[in-house]
Amino acid sequence: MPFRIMIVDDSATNRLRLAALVARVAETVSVTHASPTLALEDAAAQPPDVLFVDYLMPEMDGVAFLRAFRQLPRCQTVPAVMITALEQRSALYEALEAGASDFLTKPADEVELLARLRNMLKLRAIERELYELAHFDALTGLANRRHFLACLDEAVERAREERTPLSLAVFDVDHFKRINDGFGHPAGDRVLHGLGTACGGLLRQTDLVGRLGGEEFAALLPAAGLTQAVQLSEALRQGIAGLALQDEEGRPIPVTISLGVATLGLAESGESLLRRADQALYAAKRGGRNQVRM
Ligand code: GH3
Ligand code: MG
Ligand code: MG
Ligand code: MG
Repeated sequence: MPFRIMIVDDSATNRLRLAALVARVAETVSVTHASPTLALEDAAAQPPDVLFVDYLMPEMDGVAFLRAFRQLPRCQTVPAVMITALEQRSALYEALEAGASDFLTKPADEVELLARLRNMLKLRAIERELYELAHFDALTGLANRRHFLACLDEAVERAREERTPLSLAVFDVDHFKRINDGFGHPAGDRVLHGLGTACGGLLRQTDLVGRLGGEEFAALLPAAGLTQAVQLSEALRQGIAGLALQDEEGRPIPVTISLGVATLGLAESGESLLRRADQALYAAKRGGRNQVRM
């Protein structure tokens, strides 16, 4: 994914000049905004990798912009460069205090600006890698347990605010130990990878799948009441049972999952929702596996 460079400046000339400079750096796309308010909305939806912000803007000055920007999710560590005219150098302290990581004076020295940008992107690349490692599971590419539980809590809050339903499906591979024992541990890993890859296509765009640990997974189903959650879980169960997974030698590995579903109750916590889905999963296992219970 290319680095997203956000340029916020009320002057069209400055925006174009900066965007043209950014275009000279490989693997970047720039998004420019004349309006700080719209830029904040954009950054809230999709945090940039580097921010260039003008100091003097009629709608909101660069310092106020930076303060608001730093409050946005995942924008706390984005390198942010404040750009001012030479005579506004006193703004430097203000800008740094508001969270600017760097400072440039107009007209910017092109060589200096590009060198600084490249350095920021090098750090950003490392940060991206760390973010991936901290939030996603290496084997399946799914959200890891910690990240999934954080998303669950956020979804619970959102569902309560927006008064929309929220459901959770917890699922576990049936007799996975037998797969490991019969086909070998690497084949077991292939199954987990295949399963993780398949889940996305079997659910909706808005659903989030995570690996809770071992061969246990969970799917967060926003806006789904119990009936729809059971339908989605049933589709997932059938989709997984229909996967043609194979070991390294091409031998077919039959895989089924059991699922437990629960829908968020009034004033219920994410933790309690997870516990109830887990209990339903346990019932699905006792009931004979390869089935959905609620
Ligand atoms: P059940 O139907 O009751 O869920 O039975 P099960 O055999 O799936 O459950 P059990 O909890 O007894 O066994 C889970 C196994 O999953 C044991 C563990 O060695 C294996 N496992 C956990 N993580 C991994 C992994 O990352 N890769 C592989 N290959 N195996 C794993
Ligand atoms: Mg300006
Ligand atoms: Mg299992
Ligand atoms: Mg298990």
